[in-house]
Amino acid sequence: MSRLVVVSNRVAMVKQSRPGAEGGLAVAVRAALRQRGGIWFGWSGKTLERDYSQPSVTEVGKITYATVDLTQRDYDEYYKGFANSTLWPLFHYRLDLAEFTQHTWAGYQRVNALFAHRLQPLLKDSDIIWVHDYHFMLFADQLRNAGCKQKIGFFLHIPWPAVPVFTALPMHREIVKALCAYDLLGFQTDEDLLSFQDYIRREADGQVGKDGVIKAFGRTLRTAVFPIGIDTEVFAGMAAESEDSKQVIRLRKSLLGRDLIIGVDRLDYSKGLINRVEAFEHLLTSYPDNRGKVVFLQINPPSRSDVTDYVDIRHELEATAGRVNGTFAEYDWVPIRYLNKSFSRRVLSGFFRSSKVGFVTPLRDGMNLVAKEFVAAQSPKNPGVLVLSRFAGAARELDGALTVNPYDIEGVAERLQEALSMPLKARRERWQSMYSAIARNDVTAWREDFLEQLNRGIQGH
Ligand code: GDG
Repeated sequence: MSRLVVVSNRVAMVKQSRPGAEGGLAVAVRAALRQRGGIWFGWSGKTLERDYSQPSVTEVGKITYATVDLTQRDYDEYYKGFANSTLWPLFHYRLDLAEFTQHTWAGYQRVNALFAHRLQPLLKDSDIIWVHDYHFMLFADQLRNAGCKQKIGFFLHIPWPAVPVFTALPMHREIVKALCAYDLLGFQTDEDLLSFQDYIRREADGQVGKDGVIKAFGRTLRTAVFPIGIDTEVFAGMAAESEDSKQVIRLRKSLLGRDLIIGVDRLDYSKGLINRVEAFEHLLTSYPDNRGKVVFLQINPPSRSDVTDYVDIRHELEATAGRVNGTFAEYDWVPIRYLNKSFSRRVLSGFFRSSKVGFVTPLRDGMNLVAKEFVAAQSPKNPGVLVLSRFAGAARELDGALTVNPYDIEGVAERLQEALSMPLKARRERWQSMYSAIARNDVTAWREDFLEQLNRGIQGH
């Protein structure tokens, strides 16, 4: 079996000791690396004043962790700039927030090239290489320029936008041309795949075969859908155990028998947080019986807090949640508990299990793992209900969720009311169908499928 080389912006270096302590992706990548032996390569998370260092290399068993530092300028242009102020907003349909500047684009190209050149001396001819996400779309092209012939696959964790949105990016053609240097391009949903293939046909004058094989820019490669999963069984087990933990018992006691609605998201404008709070406000206005009887717990670990739009969303959210609490709170009940901090996965899983409703309303989301984690965490005897945005990739698999359009505030409030009053039998049926889906397509199945297709290559073309 060939050695595996994984490239991602951040590298999860140290294995936490308790199962479930780290996210599914890190677990899946590490399991694959441990099985085949290999390298996990990416940014160290450190910025330096001056030039690049050589990769810092740590070996743990069959896995080599190799990380590179960024200069402050590269961090500003590549990470904060092009990746998170151009690609992230644009790929989430926020053209109004996307910035287009030549110097951040130059920084993105430079870092992709430098990282590829740092990795190349560590590679063997028989390796297979799996690159993750929007930070590294130019990576394979850079490796090919340096003479690399290995199989290289790419998985995009975020949505691929429709042609009229994507083509607003001045350098759209260069990006897709560079993506065609990969051998396999993986997307979260059919919709993402179709948008990409649409670009190939309409803008790149390429061909798209029925089997997802495309021919464009002088290359032949495969495109396919791989909806990412979670470590379902581990998460479910952890939630059942965590039910009796100190924090989870304290949370339940603090509710005094009230129903809990829970939201957990990085503090990001793509997650639909303002709409969510407004929908909850609408619930209290149109269904006043809920006043004093439900609590909405919204957990938002801070994210990318040096990007201005993230500072703005935090202020707006605090103002909106404050207004709702100011309007409805009583001396013995506060409707929204808004927490700008993170919790361990163990505690989160217990919080999910203690909730009547999982409230997941992104305006755009590649997949949304929180939706799947909420389902995994439920007690089969008395499961909660998932209220899920149609714009999350997860909505395509989780057919037992109450699907909502997050822009329709009144519609979301109605679905919340339906979730809060849903009889046990209906909750069980909905939950059972969702749990089967996430148990079948868990994160192990996801990575095996991707690596198997990358390994297989494009037969007959
Ligand atoms: C990108 C795509 C795609 C959250 N708060 C805490 C915490 N979390 C964990 C969640 C979940 C993960 O972070 C977030 O994953 P999501 O999928 O919900 O969203 P993104 O971060 O935007 O991820 C997304 C994903 O990549 C994978 O392909 O699904 O569409 O945008 O696991 O539980 N974890 C801990 N404490 C917290 O407070 N420990």
